Amino acid sequence: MTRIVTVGAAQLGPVTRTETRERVVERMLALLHQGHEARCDVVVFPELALTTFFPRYYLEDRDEIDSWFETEMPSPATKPLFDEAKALGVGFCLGFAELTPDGHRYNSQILVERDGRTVAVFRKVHIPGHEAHEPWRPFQHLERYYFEPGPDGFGVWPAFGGLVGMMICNDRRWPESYRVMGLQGVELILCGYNTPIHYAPDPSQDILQGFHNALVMQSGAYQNGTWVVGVAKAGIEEGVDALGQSCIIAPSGQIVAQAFTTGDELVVARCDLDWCQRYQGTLFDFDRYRRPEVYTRITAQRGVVRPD
Ligand code: CDT
Repeated sequence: MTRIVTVGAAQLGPVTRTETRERVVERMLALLHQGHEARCDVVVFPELALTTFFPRYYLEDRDEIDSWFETEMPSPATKPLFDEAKALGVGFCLGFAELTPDGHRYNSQILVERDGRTVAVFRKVHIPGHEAHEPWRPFQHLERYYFEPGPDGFGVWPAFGGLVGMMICNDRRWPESYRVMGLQGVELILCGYNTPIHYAPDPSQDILQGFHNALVMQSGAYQNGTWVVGVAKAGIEEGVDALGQSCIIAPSGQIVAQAFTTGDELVVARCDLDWCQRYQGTLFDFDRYRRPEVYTRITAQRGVVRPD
């Protein structure tokens, strides 16, 4: 059998600090139209796609902070994207900063079906970076100042004829993210990211950003027999160089499509969800081979506990 979902990874190039959401949505609409021409079922945009990656700035003014967040989705600026996607019959996934009516702030990603129905809103689980201003850094990574960790963990939803999960950027570096979705039978994981090349706490990792990006997503795909789609906001944004290399990875762990620019670029792959069973039903038949009784440490403790 084949269950083909045609996926477009809609990488965005840099978004300047002054660029309006309306202008970014115009760029997204261009990618959406390319996706429609390529017969995409779903087009995936990056993390915090509507604005520059504002956690690089330390801001204290509450109104200024609020200006980076969306209080509703669709918002007035994103409504043209929702409307056009529905008219074209193309689904999409979009990362945005969410301010809830009761005042919670999340780094979120919405999944919308081809008929315009919202499937789910996922809130980033692993929040990287630091909580307080660290002036020694060439730029900040203040996600832990701006966002709470998503309280709901990793879900999987029926969509696009399969089982679809979501994660956001740093979530992709943690094997637990994939496994929690794998245990729900996930077949397609959608992940937006903003990954600065320079990692201030250990610059020796800078040159490895592309390697680590592929390493974690290819491993997660293979070890859970699922498709994984990683989509960057890439290029030099307000002086900070960010990784591109958006890619679509098969359940075999192979990259089947990859961006070659650091600008706005759509990469497309026909993803056969039935290919997941080749892995989920054999080598990674969880029900047959997993040993949860010896993995209890994974949920019982957070940090390392060394033997005496
Ligand atoms: N956006 C995001 O999560 N970026 C992190 C950067 C490294 S932590 C400062 C990432 O994991 O790619």
